[in-house]
Amino acid sequence: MTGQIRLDEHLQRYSTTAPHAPAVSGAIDAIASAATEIADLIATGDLADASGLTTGRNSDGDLQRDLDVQADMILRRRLGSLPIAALASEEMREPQICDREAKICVAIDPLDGSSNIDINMTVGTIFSILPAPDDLDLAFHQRGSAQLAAGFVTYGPQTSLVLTLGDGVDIFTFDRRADCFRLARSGVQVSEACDEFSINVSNRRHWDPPVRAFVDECLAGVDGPANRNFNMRWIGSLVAEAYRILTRGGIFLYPSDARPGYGDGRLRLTYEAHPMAMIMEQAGGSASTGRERILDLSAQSLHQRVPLVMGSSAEVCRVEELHCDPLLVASGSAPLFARRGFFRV
Ligand code: AFP
Repeated sequence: MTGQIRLDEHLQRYSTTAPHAPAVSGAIDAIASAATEIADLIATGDLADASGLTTGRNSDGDLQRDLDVQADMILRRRLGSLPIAALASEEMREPQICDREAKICVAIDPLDGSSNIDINMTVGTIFSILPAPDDLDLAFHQRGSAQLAAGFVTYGPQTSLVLTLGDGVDIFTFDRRADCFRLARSGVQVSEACDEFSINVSNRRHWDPPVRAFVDECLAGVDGPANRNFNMRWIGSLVAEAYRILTRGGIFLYPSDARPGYGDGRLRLTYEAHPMAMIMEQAGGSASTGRERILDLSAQSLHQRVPLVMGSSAEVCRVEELHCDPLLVASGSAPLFARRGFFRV
């Protein structure tokens, strides 16, 4: 165990590689320190009055839980004294302008999956690090491909930090005895051998035809066009789904659907889809809306939602093919007809 390089050593080596690298290293080190604090809080759960109870709603109307707020406070305290030009969080209505001379901006989802807190499931912190533009009002309107680094922390059986600095994906696991993150897996690659799909099937009647067609292909197994059987997983926690895909391949979909407010899906572009997309592509996978590459997109607003299809490239490509199928496109938004009962597909 002592052989594995520590996260701080890894960051120290990176910090000499570019003008922005010291600031990026400092931000990731701070996020890692905050993560150990958040992990302790989660691990004690109700005992520490850090429950999954809701305290209200955040600026975008999502239910806000004790731990969402506490995780956000811990991260902002750790990041607050660093050279960061602008900070954005799912728990903040607007970005916070910090050090105008700094070279980087940071966007965070402090605690993703928090609806799983009270059932003791894996949740996580997601982060995206961008260059600071001259006009800081544009800090979080950059294309995903502009990211300098991205990653997420899983608070599960292990507290692990999945990280890309733009040169592959590494996973660092927190070693409690040594009180530090150590390299557990380097150069992680998304397996092409993908027989696992992940989507909330309870929303099937609301999906557009291409998504329904893809999932029906998975369900048809060897009797259908995919000519092989699939397994299904739905954890309800993006970081857990992403970690699984990095470990054994597969595809995750949170598409847009016909429910009110879900016209662009549920996940946020800036601090969820962009970082996940950088991680997936750096690991040899793909991330798309079903029509467009996530990293080609730039947010028009901080909490903008986006459909997300990510994982093994062959499967993401299949979803994109179906979105280009004229017959499926022509069939329009089947959910509308399905609800009225005129056409059931
Ligand atoms: P919460 O943070 O509110 O638990 O939402 C988690 C999440 O954004 C993402 O992590 C899951 O993949 C997705 O929502 C689950 O959404 P459904 O509850 O609609 O299945």
